[in-house]
Amino acid sequence: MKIKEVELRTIHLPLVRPFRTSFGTQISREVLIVKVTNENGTTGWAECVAMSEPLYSPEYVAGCIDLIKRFLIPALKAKPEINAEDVATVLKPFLAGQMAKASLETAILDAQLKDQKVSLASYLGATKSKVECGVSVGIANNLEALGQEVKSYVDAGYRRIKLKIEPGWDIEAVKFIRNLYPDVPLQVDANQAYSRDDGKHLARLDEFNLLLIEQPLDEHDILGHALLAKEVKTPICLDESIISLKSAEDALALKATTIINIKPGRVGGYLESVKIHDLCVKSKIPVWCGGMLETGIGRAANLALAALPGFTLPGDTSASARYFKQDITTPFVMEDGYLTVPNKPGIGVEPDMDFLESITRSKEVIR
Ligand code: OSB
Ligand code: MG
Repeated sequence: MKIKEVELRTIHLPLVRPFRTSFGTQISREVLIVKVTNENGTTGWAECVAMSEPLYSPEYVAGCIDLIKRFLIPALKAKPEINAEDVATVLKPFLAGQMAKASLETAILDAQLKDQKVSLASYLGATKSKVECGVSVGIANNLEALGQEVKSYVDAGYRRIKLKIEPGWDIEAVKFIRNLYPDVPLQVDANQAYSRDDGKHLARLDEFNLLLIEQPLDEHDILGHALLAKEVKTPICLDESIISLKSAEDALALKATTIINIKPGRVGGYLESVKIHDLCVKSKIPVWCGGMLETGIGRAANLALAALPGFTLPGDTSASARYFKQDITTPFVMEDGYLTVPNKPGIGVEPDMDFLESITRSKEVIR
């Protein structure tokens, strides 16, 4: 296809409750929404998962906008024709910026698939029409508040609970929830909050029958995770460290991880995500789809990916209501612990334009 124009829009959406992790507390989501229009007038939509500040990843919204405008769009527009399958190769000379690149690739892919009348799910190789939902629970003010929040999710039907942990909010919090729910599938996410010396401490989590410990150490510390994996029985699952197929291959070869959280934005897009999925299937490594507090635009595409056969663990693919009072698309509603995978062409959803305009903070069109 030919790119006619790209619209970059930032929106601001309050979260239904603060989301506290070891790297900070978020009370709202600033999201970069990308719209690509091609020569047929077909529009493709995507959301860039970068946050306002570079606390989870080195990328952040304003930096992504700059990268996209200054380098990525000019490189794509220099090609007379561009297909989604070529985007990663054309953008490869520009180092990093996976989230920014993923948003462009996805918007192009959405338009391309709409023209071909193919859903993203079937294009990626999905085999499921609905996916199991897990939910990520932030660090609470106290155990009672944590218990109430977890109860609301268990009652709503979530099939797996993930507790955010950090030093000082780990063993006791897990023990408290495990006592309340002896059988609920439970896992924890440290977002890099521990050090190599914490092996003995983290091994105290072993008695609680957790599915996994997500990203306990620094994202660059692959060897540290491999050493830690020998000290704790609970499986280690990398999130931040997995930024590409290559990094996944390395982490697996070094036995730093035995489960992988795939976040399309973090690895540069849905096409790279499928490659990591395929590697993991081949290596008998379970994968699950992570989340970045996405709006319906990003959630739709994540569900398509999570419907691939290797996604055998419930992901952070929660219902719209877990995050927002009002979503920018028709809300994703959980039924019996599942979300339905969109099956219309492309990502399968469109934003509610009136609502989108009402929460828009900035908008520019690049022709
Ligand atoms: O580490 O998985 C993470 C949200 C923002 C940034 C990083 C993470 C998360 C979550 C929430 O855990 C996942 C979600 O519900 O979208
Ligand atoms: Mg994580």
